[in-house]
Amino acid sequence: MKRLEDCLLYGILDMGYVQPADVARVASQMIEGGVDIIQLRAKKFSTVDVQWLAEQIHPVTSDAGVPFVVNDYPDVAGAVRAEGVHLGQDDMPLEKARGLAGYRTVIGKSTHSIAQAMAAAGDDTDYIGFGPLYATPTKPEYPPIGIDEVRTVHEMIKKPIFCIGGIKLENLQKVLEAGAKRVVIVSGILQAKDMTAYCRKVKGMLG
Ligand code: TZP
Ligand code: MG
Repeated sequence: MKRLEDCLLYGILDMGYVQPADVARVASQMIEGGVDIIQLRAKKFSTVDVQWLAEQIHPVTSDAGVPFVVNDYPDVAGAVRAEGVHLGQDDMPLEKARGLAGYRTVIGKSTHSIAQAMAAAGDDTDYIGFGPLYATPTKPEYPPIGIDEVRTVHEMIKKPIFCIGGIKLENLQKVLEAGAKRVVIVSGILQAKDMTAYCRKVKGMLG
């Protein structure tokens, strides 16, 4: 299984963009393109349905040695033995999530400012999401924080930081020049005509 420190490109199967029947196929196309870590993000789905989706995805990621992270549902992560859980600012405490998902599970946390990132880094988190850098329809209710603080947050925190929000092939160079090392790309990948080729291009620019 790929180690978190070696993960540079983070893909999300966001069910706002993917049909339930397609999750395994999309996961394997992402992996073929070099995505290092994959999250299932199924807002407004029932626990039973999230578990079904996770069961479709996990065999594909496992075969490829790609860590699989479940957003919001630590119990599902535990049930399918996913490698990770992702929590937002308003989700349950980390210890509770770890208790439900299992002690070996990687925990990531969304942060939307340097202060939140510092707080998350001080907790028992394994990685941090930092964004949205740019405005994005994938998470429309959050004001963008821009790229000016990207370098500072990397100087202050030594845990892996994945920059997120409105990142696409077109602005990736700028984001990297601002100090990002790892990125999450959601709609850019999921709306690409050729997801594998898109991921390969992004991957070629990282590391
Ligand atoms: N958290 C902060 S921005 C975001 C999440 C889940 C959405 C990123 O999606 P996209 O389509 O890559 O802008
Ligand atoms: Mg959440």
